[in-house]
Amino acid sequence: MSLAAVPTRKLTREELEAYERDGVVMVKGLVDKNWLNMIEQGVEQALDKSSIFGKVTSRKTPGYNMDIYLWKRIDVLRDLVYYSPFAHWAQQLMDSKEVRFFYDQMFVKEPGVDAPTPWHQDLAFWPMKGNQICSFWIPLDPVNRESSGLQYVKGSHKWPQRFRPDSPDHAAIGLGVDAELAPDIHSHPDKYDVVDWEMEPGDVLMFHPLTLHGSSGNKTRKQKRRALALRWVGDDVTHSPDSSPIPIPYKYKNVDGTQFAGPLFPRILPSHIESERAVRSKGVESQINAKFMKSGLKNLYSATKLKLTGFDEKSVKQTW
Ligand SMILES: O=C(O)CCC(=O)C(=O)O
Repeated sequence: MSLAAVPTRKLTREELEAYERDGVVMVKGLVDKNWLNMIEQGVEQALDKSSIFGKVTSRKTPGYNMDIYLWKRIDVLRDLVYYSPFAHWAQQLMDSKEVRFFYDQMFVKEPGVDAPTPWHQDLAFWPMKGNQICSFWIPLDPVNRESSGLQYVKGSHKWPQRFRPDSPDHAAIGLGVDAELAPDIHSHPDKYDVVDWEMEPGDVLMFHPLTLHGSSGNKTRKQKRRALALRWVGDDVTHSPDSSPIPIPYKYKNVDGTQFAGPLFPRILPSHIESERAVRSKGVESQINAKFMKSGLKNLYSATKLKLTGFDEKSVKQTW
């Protein structure tokens, strides 16, 4: 029996078709207040006490806060992962029998913080292959283009190109240098079909990991912009470390070419696996800082190597 709460409503055929066609769909008023309250509590706790990873990735711009694997140390988010209805929506979107949780990621931009999220495809950051992968982006504050709402290039999940990973701190820009840089989307309004939405807490963005997306800095004077992303994987996803700039600062035993498994990527549907759940139920899991440092050094090494070839990260022109 599934322990993930049954959703108050399923995604409609139109919503599923929009996801398939555009690589992104915004679903209005989907998340009940009690789940939103849990997300808010979790994000506030993460802001009060960030991990080493969060501190390092957010260091360049005060007022920009990013952090990952919150659910490993914040109980209310662990419970959200295991018992909320999100896995059911992921199951529908991915059309997958199994749903495993990949990881959670917080993005907070205080008013006036100039930290655009460069155009990118998420899959460039992740050590996996497959199509049954999706992310939910859940805002805790009203968002619009001005306050750094996410923007997407419609249909880009079907493009053949794979772009070089980039993030607000540009830490990963030296990796995947064989891939092209993402185009400067806004300087070609006739060429790219950009879509974005005004959102309220309770609304959710659901998107494919190859859909090109990004956001401006928070240009408002008063509106903070807090959001949590939840990422899911399904049946056809296998481990492949070719490109993995994100550090995975926990132990896991995945073997290349096999499905994700184990307590770091717990199965939520069709049912929990007791031995996986027990690991996190015992208590908070600390990050393995050595793993994080190793991946940070790899990023630094490739960024330095790239600079020695005369590359300047400021030359990555993106208009926001
Ligand atoms: O919140 C943002 O600005 C970035 C979010 C994002 O890129 C993602 O969730 O994949």
